[in-house]
Amino acid sequence: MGGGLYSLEQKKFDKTLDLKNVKPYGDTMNDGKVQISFTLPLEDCEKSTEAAKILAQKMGMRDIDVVCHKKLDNGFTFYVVYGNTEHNINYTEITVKSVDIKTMSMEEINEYIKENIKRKITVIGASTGTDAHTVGIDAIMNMKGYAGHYGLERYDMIDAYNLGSQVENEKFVKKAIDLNADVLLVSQTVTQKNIHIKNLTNLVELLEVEGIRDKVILICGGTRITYELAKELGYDAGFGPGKFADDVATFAVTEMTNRKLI
Ligand code: B12
Repeated sequence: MGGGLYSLEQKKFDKTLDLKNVKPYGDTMNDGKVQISFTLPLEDCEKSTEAAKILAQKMGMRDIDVVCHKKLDNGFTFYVVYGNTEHNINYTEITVKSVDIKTMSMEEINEYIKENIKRKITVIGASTGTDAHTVGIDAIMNMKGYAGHYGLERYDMIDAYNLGSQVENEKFVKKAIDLNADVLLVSQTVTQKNIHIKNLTNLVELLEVEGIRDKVILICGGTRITYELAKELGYDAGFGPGKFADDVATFAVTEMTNRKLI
């Protein structure tokens, strides 16, 4: 009778991964468990908890538990809702555009620059426009780096200038010209009302007016920046969460060589 109840229970679990019908994973394959959070402009009470549940139902969730409801302020309540989604995705149909280069290490990038570009390169970076978020651009540029990846200031073959946050596009472009920068890094974290689109587009226009757009590698990044969006807006690449200085530097130096900007 080896295995007994445990092995019987095990057999009941669905273990099929069907890439045409992928569902979220909670405890077992295809259980469809998801957790979402949102705020309603309602007082925290039983009626508004029910409202949160109904909203989750309308979003395609079933077997719903409102696992957290907390007053944020008068008339505002924050909810965390757990349940099963009835939706699935066909993973085989999805195509995305992304940077398709094997990321080099810091040492390899320094060597690559020495061999292929034969001089130090200049990189400037900033959070531009009204954006005050500095952590993203610091993650890419700071000497100390982020999540175990040293920032560009640490690279021997890179002169890195982090201009900080809320840098006007005009000042950014002027600095690029003054320093004869090879690579421009722009961080945009706030995307409310599409402010990032307007600001990123305006920067491209200013660079074109100054006649330097084609002479630099222009890269943007931020929580909601994708490679595809960056390309649409006239950038050479875009990097979001999970990307680090080595990914960005690998792309920049390879692109400089490919475009003979050396
Ligand atoms: C810290 C923080 C702040 C701090 C910023 C302090 C500072 N010195 O940076 C303060 C309190 C000032 C702040 C203010 C605001 N914030 Co804020 N903030 C955050 C928070 C909690 C963390 C952001 C962060 O540091 N992430 C960590 C970094 C490492 O991640 P990252 O930026 O994504 O960076 C990575 C990649 O994206 C990429 N990357 C980033 N930049 C670049 C650039 C390049 C060139 C490259 C290649 C890659 C790259 O590399 C990084 C490493 O992988 C987020 C919520 C969250 N949890 O994300 C909200 C958040 C970003 N803030 C938000 C908002 C709305 C605001 C305010 C408008 C709030 C208000 N009403 O006042 C203000 C805006 C101020 C302004 N003028 O910009 C929203 C943005 C929503 C949106 N879609 O626009 C968020 C998402 C919170 C939310 N859920 O609502 N914020």
